[in-house]
Amino acid sequence: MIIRKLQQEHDTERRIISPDGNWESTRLLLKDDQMGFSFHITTIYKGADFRIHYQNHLESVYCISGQGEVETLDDGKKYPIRSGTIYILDKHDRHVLRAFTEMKMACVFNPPLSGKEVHNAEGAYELNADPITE
Ligand code: 9YT
Repeated sequence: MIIRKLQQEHDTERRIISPDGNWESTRLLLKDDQMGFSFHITTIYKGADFRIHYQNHLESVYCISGQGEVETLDDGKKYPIRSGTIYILDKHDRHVLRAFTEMKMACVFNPPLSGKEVHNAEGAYELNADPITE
C-alpha cells in the first residue's frame, strides 16, 4: 500500500512547473511505483492555449474544476471541458487545450511517466525522459 497527500507532495520534486508557463503538475504516482500507469494532479493556468500530441502515451484527463475546451486538430472539433468532464486521448489525438479559467485536472498516463517530463516541440513526452537540469 502506498499513501501520498497532494499538499505534502506539492513542495517536492514531484511538482513539475512547465517551462512554457502553461501548467504545473504534481505527479503522485509514477513509473517507479510499478502500477503500469501514472497519476497526476495538474493545474492548467488561466489563458493557457497550447498544442499537445502524446505520440508515446495514452492519457485520460478528468476536470475537477475550471472551464476550458479541447480542440482535436485532425477534425477541428471543439469540446467544452467543465467540472465533471473527462476527455480520453485513446488515439494519440493531436489537440489544443485552452483554459478560460484556471483548471484543475486529474491525469492518468499509460505508459507511466518517470516524473520529470515536460513537453517537447511536438507537445509530446519522450519515453524515459531525462531529468531536468537547472
Ligand atoms: C492535460 C495535460 O496533459 N496537461 C499537461 C500536463 C500533464 N497532465 C502532466 O504532465 O501531468
